Amino acid sequence: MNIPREFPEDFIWGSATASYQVEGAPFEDGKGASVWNEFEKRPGVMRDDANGNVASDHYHRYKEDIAIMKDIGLTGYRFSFAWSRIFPEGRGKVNQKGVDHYKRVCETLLENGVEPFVTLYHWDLPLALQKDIGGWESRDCAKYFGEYAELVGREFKGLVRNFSPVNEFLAAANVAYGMGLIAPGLKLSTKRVNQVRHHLLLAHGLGAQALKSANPEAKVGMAENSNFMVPVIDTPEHVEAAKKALREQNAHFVTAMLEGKYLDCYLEKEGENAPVFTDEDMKIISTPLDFAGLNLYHGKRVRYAPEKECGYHIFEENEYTQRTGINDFYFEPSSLYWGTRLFYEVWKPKEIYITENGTRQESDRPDPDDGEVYDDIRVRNLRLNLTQLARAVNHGVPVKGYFHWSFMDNLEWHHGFRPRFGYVYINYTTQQRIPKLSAKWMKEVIKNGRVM
Ligand code: GCO
Repeated sequence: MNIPREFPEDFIWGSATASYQVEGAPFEDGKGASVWNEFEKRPGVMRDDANGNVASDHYHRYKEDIAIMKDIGLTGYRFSFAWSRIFPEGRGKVNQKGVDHYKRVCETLLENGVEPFVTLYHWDLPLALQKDIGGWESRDCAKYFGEYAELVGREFKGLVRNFSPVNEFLAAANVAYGMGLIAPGLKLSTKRVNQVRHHLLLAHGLGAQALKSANPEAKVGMAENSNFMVPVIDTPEHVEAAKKALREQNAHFVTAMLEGKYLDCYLEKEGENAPVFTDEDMKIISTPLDFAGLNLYHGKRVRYAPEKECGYHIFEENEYTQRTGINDFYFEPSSLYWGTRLFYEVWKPKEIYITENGTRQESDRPDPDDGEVYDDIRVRNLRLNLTQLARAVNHGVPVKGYFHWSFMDNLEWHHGFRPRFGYVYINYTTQQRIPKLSAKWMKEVIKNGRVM
């Protein structure tokens, strides 16, 4: 049978990681401490007392890892720079060894036909900034982030074109400063957390401006796990209701970035806890972006609800819905279709990338008979998800690439090493890498340009 392609030739097939989760080498070559190096010492906060001292040893083994990417046929790699490798204190003196390390990584990627997509902040704040100025509670933190972005834009000209300043605002603010589950592990009041959120948005905007002025060729987009909506059935009233829900349920981050304002419904809901901001802040926050990066793990089913003031109703999930992802996200393959399509219809981004999507499987392990890792559930989930993504591409939604979370198994934050998300299995005793069944499946998808 002659089966046609579903994804264009230039579609970027990538995978993603984050510095603290994979690198190890927390104090090597002049790196400063991050908030994680302090947080992980607190008794009981990390499952199994895990820490990032070695993780997937990517700092030392990036060449081997990039060779595996090439073998799979991956053409993109989304990863993050550890701010404290570049500015050990978060500001001031630059650590040239850190800059040089990431230059070597980028050069190796390019030599192997893999396009780097760099995140500047994936939750590993330089510890000095937390200690000296209170981290993201301080507006100055956004200013220092802008300086870091400027340096990266300048130094990586010709090596990196695509950047995401901040990965996932909700975790960086609420989970880190409100729930205290990730570093720095604080439990601040709602009002203070909302101000942290605003400062992170400001950092995003200042970072976008700095990257673009340092390198006019830079393309900047967010990497955001928005609240994605799936109309319960495909009829105009439900689709419109889902779009309204999309704007309003993302008023705290995405809508602010893409529309340059906090919607009244958000400010009213927060009341006296609403963030303090200026018109000038909102201009910075809404610096035009080149792409929308969506960390898309799930979608909420929505129906038109004329009986409600907001006009929509979001269905509760229940015990029959399969869970995936670390936070028990509900598995909803059609969110790859509706998530991208509605995002495009509401905000018209020039390009969309799935900057994350993946499946946790604690049971991944080498088969005792042949040593292969048969992650069949991941393959199944990928097949269902990519079928829906292909629909979006073929309906004209400008989805330009898909970055799987993750390239390899890694340190799943406070959940430790047991949750495994990678295409590549890591033996944490020997650091042996074993591409899983999903990597083999992906190789076929990339070769044939269609869901296999
Ligand atoms: C995320 C995180 C990743 C997680 C992944 C799996 O951006 O949520 O960026 O670091 O590891 O989502 O839970």
